[in-house]
Amino acid sequence: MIKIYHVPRTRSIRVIWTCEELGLAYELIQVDFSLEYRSSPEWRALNPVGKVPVMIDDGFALFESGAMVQYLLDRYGEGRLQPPVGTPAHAIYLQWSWFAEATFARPLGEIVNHRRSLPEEQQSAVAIAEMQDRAQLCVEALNSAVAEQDYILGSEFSAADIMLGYSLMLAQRFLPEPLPAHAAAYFERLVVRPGYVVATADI
Ligand SMILES: N[C@@H](CCC(=O)N[C@@H](CS)C(=O)NCC(=O)O)C(=O)O
Repeated sequence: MIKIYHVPRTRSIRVIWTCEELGLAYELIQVDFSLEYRSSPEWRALNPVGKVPVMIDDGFALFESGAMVQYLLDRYGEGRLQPPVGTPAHAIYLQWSWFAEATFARPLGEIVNHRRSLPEEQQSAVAIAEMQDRAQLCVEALNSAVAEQDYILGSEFSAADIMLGYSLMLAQRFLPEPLPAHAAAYFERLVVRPGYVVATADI
């Protein structure tokens, strides 16, 4: 049984959502998100940098959400939720999946970390504004990309939409501006999917 180590509002949402879309059985293990627990040898043995999520399947552990999503597709997806490997469409799928985490979620995650790690008087409004600007550029890129299509690859939902959906969730929470029209409509299409509803039921 796939084990997902989960904290509400975190990137474990992507993994649960993927399992739901694929109809895979999984066990949820709630993780204590305190810094103390995430710094413990027990948790560091599963995630060496003390972050969430972790997934265990078939006796081995993964600690990057995008790798978990891709593994689930490749092992259990039977071709679903991604274009055939080696095609231009797959390259575009990979591009947006990586963009979702490495470029888009990165500044948003750093805003969260900055606010969580520092007392209010030590927080830097300049640094936060700079990270918001970086994330806003990503929102605008995404807004243009979905201006004339339902999903990031076109008319078909894929796991790249799962990766981006979580990043948009962060953008909605941590950017001062509301999402622009096309990105907002895209996000609305994502949040009504039953898999998203299950993955976010506890937030
Ligand atoms: N690239 C990693 C990022 C993991 C990550 O930043 N997780 C957040 C929760 S969504 C976390 O554990 N933050 C605590 C921290 O960075 O100290 C992934 O996609 O799994």
